[in-house]
Amino acid sequence: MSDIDTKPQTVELTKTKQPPLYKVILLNDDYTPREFVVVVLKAVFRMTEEQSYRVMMTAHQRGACVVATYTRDIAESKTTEANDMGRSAGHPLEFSTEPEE
Ligand code: TYC
Repeated sequence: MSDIDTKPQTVELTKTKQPPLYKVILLNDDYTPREFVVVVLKAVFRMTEEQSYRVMMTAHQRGACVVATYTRDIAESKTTEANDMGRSAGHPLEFSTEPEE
């Protein structure tokens, strides 16, 4: 008998792939009060007053601002929750979700 091992060799690869991330984007509009935008950012995205104010002002001045990135389910549920808060208060405030590059 030959001592050459002819058994198929298997190599185990550890999978460390991360789930794709989605951005939540805050869009500017001309009507929603600044203070209300800050309230929504604090409530839904757990940001401090200072962080919320900075994100709100960036959207106000540039038209839009990335709020944060999350897995798809969380990004979508936070976007819906934030949009519902705006609608319930009668404001046109809009958040959207898009995949990160
Ligand atoms: N532009 C609004 C105003 O002047 C304030 C605002 C800021 C609204 C950011 C939306 O995403 C927004 N009252």
